[in-house]
Amino acid sequence: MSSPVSYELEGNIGVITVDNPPVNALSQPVRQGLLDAVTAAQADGSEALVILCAGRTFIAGADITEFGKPLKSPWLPELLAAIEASEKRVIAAIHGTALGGGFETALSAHYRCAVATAKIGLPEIKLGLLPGAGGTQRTPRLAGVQAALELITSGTPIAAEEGQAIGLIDRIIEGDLREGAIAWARDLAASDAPVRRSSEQPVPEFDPGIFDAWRAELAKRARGQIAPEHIVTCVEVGATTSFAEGMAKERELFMECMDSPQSAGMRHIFFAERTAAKVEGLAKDTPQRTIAKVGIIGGGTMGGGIAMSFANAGFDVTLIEVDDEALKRGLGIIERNYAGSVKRGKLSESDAAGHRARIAGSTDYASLADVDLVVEAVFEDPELKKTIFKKLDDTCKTGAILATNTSYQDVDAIAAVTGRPQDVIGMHFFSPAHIMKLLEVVRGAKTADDVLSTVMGLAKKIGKVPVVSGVCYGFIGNRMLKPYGETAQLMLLEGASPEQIDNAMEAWGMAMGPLRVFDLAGLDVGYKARQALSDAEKGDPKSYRVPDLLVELGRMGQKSGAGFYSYDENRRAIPDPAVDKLIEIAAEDLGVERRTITDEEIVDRLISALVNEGRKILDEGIAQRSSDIDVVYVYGYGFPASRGGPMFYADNKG
Ligand code: T1G
Ligand code: NAD
Repeated sequence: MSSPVSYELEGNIGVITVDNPPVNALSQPVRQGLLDAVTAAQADGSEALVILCAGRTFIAGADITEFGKPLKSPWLPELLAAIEASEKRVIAAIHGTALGGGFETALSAHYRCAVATAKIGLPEIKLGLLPGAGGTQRTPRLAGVQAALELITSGTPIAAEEGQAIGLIDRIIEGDLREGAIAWARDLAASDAPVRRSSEQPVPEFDPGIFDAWRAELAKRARGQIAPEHIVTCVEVGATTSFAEGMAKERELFMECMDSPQSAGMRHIFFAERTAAKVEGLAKDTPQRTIAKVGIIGGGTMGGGIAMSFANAGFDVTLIEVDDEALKRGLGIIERNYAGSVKRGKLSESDAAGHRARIAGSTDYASLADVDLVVEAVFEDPELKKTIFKKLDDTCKTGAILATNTSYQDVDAIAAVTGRPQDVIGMHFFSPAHIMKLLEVVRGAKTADDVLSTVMGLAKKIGKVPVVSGVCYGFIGNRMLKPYGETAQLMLLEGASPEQIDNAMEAWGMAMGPLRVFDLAGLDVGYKARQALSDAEKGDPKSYRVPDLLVELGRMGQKSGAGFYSYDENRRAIPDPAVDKLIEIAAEDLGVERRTITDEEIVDRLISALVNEGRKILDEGIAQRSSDIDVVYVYGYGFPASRGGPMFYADNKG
């Protein structure tokens, strides 16, 4: 099998090209090929070497598919030491995203150039790892301790020009990268530029207190994760002793992270997210419909955020509301959201203005006549939704995709009122819709394959993580939330307080405890839904008695200033003795014995409730695979990625 690395002399420049689709990951053959090329170059007539990549990107990292298997030589640190030891000056030429081991490869070169659109980064922390091939040692020597810690602990890639500003990139190449890099290599050779090894450079001046300051900051930001703390230690050892000792510390702590359950969980989610985008049985080349113009019905909590998700991705949006006043309110929410993003530095003024300009408002459905996709996000009222879908069926052009953002309604029943059920699908966004990444794509019984394929592709274009769900009450996430919430209610009656339950779950890693989530979403939502049900349909009264009593007292959660907690002006949750009293009375009334409940029992019962429902969802074929369920809970419900998702966690617990 031919090597994915080729080497050829162009005059006095040795050109090493890596060609290992899709992202030039550093698989063993790539590592071997690079080592062979650099070794060969030491003995030929080359005066400088250029390392570049074919395809869409420079090396995007170590080959994650090799993780968890015995590491094969040449090990990456050894390879990079050989590149750096080269007597011929080595130039890395970067395009696309040079990430992780890919950027570490560039750091082991003596010079780095890139096209302006390139990005560089060390995202290992997102996999529960740390740069394990010199990234924690070479980055500080080139960019300083502070910039290195920012880059490595954030894991966020930076633009080539930003890299140049902090000393990680030496030159931005205009035009063709290969030509530009070879020409620059010729100049370096002609001017006898030194073989500049970053490992031999001293770490620029730094404040010795910087490491403890970073430890304190990370203890808050990345609660319970081991990689962040280890990154600080690696940088500290390398900066305060020697490169060699730093490398030894890096190797030791990298292996500890690699073997940790946290990294196993985060690597599982990395692949699960990508697998979720694949639909079993759907041909990879299923044609996709062209989507350019999007209509959104309803500019409320969800509609505004959905409109922004599409506008931010470059789509023209028409937002429909019932009347001018509601439309004005809806557009007002959008404007406030954009202003907030600009204020927080998430968006430039001009970008926000550009996105906002793509959203037009209307109260006339006729303005949807030529849209390619409609997303309905009106009240959770089945009859209203059916009325709207009938109107859309009469108004929209043939081939337009008609999607509903409903949380619970039957997508098949909505499709049935139209003459085009094959064009109807569920697109279930999560609040706030312009921020939450999860998108449950609800496949109706009659949804056409090309409609499903189009929406799955569209999800990625608007920065969402799509997961296919079948039609059932609550699809995947909200259906699992139900037993989770009921179990929390039961434990309240049995003796655990709201803050004990929430604190136990947040200490375990959940972004937010269940009662705080329900206060955030509003207790009135469930209360209203229950009014439409018979006692039999409502289920065990223990599972909803307390929230009903709270709503009847006007305590609807954050929106009314009190729910399971009372809230101060900064919406901080404050335990309320009146609620404890109310729970005790309800428990007595329902004949529930109260007792002390441990945090372990709380975690165990709540996670089991999620997992047991997840198993039913799998058995019924509502979800394609258990890793899809993990993606739903990590991206939609604040489940910690470091635990891999409910199903992964349960499988590993045995
Ligand atoms: N290894 C193996 N496969 C990878 C891969 C990797 N590093 N990165 C991506 N793929 C696969 C991915 O599974 C998918 O496969 C296809 O490539 C396209 O990816 C020692 C230890 C580069 C920004 O963390 O962030 O280096 O589904 O769908 O949206 O210090 O992939 O087509 O079969 O995501 O255009 C550090 C991870 C590794 C970068 C491209 N590097 N990758 O995004 O395409 S650890 C990373 C990404 C490390 C060293 C340490 C993204 C991307 P398939 P994709 P994309
Ligand atoms: P909302 O009450 O905030 O907004 C609904 C909007 O629809 C209102 O602005 C109303 O004026 C508008 N509307 C009503 N009838 C209309 C009509 N005939 N034409 C045009 N607009 C009309 O509701 P929401 O929270 O945005 O929820 C909307 C949908 O999204 C519901 O189906 C809900 O289940 C679903 N959803 C909500 C959330 C959430 O967390 N709020 C999350 C996911 C999905």
